[in-house]
Amino acid sequence: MNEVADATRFAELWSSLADVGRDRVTGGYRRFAWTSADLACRDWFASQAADRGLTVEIDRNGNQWAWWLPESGALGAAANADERRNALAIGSHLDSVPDGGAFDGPLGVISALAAIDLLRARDWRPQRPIVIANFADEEGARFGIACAGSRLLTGQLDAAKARALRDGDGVRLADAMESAGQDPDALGRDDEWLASISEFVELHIEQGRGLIDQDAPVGVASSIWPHGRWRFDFAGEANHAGTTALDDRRDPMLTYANTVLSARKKARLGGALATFGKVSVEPNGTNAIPSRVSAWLDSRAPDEAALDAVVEQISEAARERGARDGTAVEVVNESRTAIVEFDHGLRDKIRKTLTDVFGPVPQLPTGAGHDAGILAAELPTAMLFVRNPSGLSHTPAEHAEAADCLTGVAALAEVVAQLAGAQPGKNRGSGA
Ligand code: HGY
Ligand code: MN
Ligand code: MN
Repeated sequence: MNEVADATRFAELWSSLADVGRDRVTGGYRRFAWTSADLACRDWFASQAADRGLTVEIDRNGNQWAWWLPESGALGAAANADERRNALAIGSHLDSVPDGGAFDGPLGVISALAAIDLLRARDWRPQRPIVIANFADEEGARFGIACAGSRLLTGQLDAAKARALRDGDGVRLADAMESAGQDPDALGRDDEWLASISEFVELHIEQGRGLIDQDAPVGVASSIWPHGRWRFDFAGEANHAGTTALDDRRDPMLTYANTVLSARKKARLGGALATFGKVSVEPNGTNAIPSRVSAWLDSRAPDEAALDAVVEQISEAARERGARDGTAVEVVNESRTAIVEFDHGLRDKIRKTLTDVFGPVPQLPTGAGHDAGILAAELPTAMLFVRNPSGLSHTPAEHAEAADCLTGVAALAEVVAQLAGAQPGKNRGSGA
């Protein structure tokens, strides 16, 4: 892999982003959409793209795109009429969850830049446009809806609903975007932009142990589990912690706590996943029985029926407990993503390309949502996973070995050469 390391200066590229938005105490990242850390990431992306002579554009939904256009004439006269047609998109996202890891998102963007460096070092040139995406707000950490940039691009998130989303401080998405120089009134499905892209391949660190257990450095995604987010609002009666008898209480924290326990039990019985990872308490005082608790359920399952069933069972358990506690329970679905089966033709083409060069390439499902899953409703998409030795993700401990990252770059370069070269073998800059 020395050729890849030397041709891409991957370590240097990696470290140039490493300090942006990193918390000095935890080592985790806080790159929330449209905050200064996110804007610094976006500036970094634009600068790296400019250093490579790529044309950077921002679509109406704030997604960044860096174009590598074929040399003039390469597309032939007809295609030159619109040089951005039939583009192969690669890339991922740069925003993070609270205290996220360094690899979730950035590995895909950095590997895309490095793959272009590697192909250029091999004197390979594209026969169709290639574009690197940095999708806005993939994690939904600040405004609550994951893949907001790609959902807006495809019309899967209503623009007015998006503008009105508020963060924990009450700041509207519209205002946060406006402060960043984005016109919130322009948000919405972008047919013209979608028409310019005909395939999207997203490289991502695996968020699980599939590849380490199968002793493979890279893999190809088969599907994304259906998943969603539900807000549970528990309303009770505020009162004094020191003077209110237990039987006189209507304590929403009690209902919430029992709901968390029920969620684990229902998920286990239903072969699903259920997580309450975020909770807000009002008034949130040590000596005050809360008036209200809001908690967010993230649930995922191998199929739609299992997901619907487990969420309904958790909701029913919450309502039953609320009746006992004298609290009101309201469940609001904030986002839901149907199962994604990645395009079989693209998946198999990629898998064959990689198997020829790297040997057996596992195919594996994931429970993690991705922009490639959102775009799959519009065009053929695929995902390349890079081995994660611990499987840990959404934590500062998330890690991938340098050698595997370089293999990921080489694999992505192979895929790009295969998909964007004139003839297989004609422009093969491969041979990693
Ligand atoms: O939540 C997810 O699955 C992804 O990390 N946005
Ligand atoms: Mn993530
Ligand atoms: Mn991600």
